[in-house]
Amino acid sequence: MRLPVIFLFFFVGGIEIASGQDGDQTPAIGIKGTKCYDDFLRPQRCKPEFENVAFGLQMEATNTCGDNGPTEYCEQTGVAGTKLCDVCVAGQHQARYLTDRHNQDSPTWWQSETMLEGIQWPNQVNLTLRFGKAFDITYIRIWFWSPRPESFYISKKTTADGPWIPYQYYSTTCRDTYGLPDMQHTRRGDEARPLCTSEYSDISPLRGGNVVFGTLEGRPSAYSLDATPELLEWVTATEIMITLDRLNTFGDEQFGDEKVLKSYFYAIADVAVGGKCKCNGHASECIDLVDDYGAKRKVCKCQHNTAGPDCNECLHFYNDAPWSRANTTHAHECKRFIPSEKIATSARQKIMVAAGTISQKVIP
Ligand SMILES: [Ca+2]
Repeated sequence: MRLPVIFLFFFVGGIEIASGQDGDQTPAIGIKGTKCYDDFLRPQRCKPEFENVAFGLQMEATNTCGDNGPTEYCEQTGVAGTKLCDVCVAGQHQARYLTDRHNQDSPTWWQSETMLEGIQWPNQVNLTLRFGKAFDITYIRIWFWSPRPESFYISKKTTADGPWIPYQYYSTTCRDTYGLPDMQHTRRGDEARPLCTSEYSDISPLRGGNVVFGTLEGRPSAYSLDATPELLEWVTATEIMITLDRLNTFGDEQFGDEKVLKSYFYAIADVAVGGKCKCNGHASECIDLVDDYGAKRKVCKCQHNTAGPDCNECLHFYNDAPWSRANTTHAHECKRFIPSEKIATSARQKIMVAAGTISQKVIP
C-alpha cells in the first residue's frame, strides 16, 4: 500500500532536510543560490542553488540485464501462478535511465539480471555515481521499479581516492546482515555514523516504492549544523554508491522453478540526489570546467578572494589570515597579505619612535 506523500523541510544554516519515504516528487530542487556580497558590497556567506546533483550524470552499474545476452524476466503480479514474461536486450534498461528526466507516468528504468543468473545475496550489484567534486548532500531518493530490496545500503566518498564510508543501511535483518541495531536516531556527540532501518524493506509495493535518505534526519545537531564540524563532513560527498545486497522474495524461490527465479531482479526508475555544490560559503554558483582532455567537471566560482575547487583556500597574496569557512555571522573573506618584511620594518619603526630615536614624521 502506498503511503501518502510526507515531506518535511526545515532550514538549518541554509541546508534543507528532507524526510518521508513515499512520494513522487523531487523535493526542493531549484532553490536559488545566495549572494556573496550584500547591497553595500560587504562580504557574506553565500551558497550555490539547490539542485538534483544526479540529473544527467552517468551512473555505473556492475550488472545490467541484456549486457550478457538477452535476459528473460517475468513480472511480479502478486497473484500466484500468474507471471507475464518478457525479454530484456542490451541497451533496453541501461544505467543511464537511472538519472534521466523522470516522468512518473511513463518512467524509464535500469534493471539487473534475475535470480536465475545468480543475482542474490551474497552476490551484490553496485550502482555508482561520481560527482567530480564535493557536494553538500541533503537527501538521496531512490524510486524503485521492482519491489524494494530486503537489504541494501548507501555509501559515499569524500575524496576521489578515499575509502567508501557507509551512509545508511536498509534491511529487514539489520542485525544479521549488517551487524547494526534497527534504529532511526543517533545520539548527540555520535552523529556521524550510519544507521540501519527495517522500515522500507517490505516486498510491498511491488512497483513504485520510494526510499528517501535525509542525510541529517535523526541527527540532533542538525539544528546547529554550522557549529558541528562532524555533521558538515557527514553531508559532504564526492561520489555515492548504492549496494543492492538481497532481493525480497515471497519464499517461493527455494523450489528452483525457473519462471519464479526469473521474477526476482532489481529495477530502479530514478535516483535523485538533492544537494548543493560545496563551496564552503564562498561562492553562489558552480560552473563547468573543461580540462585538457575534454572532460567536464564542476568547480566553484569562488568569491571572497578564495580559490580551489571548493573555495577551500585563499588566493595567492591573500593569506593575511588563515583560510576559514564562511558562516552566518562571519564571511571570513581572505585578506591581502602584507609581506613580513614590511610588517617587520613597520614594527621596527614603531619601536624606534617609542624609544625616541626617530621622529614620528618619518613613518608613512
Ligand atoms: Ca528513469
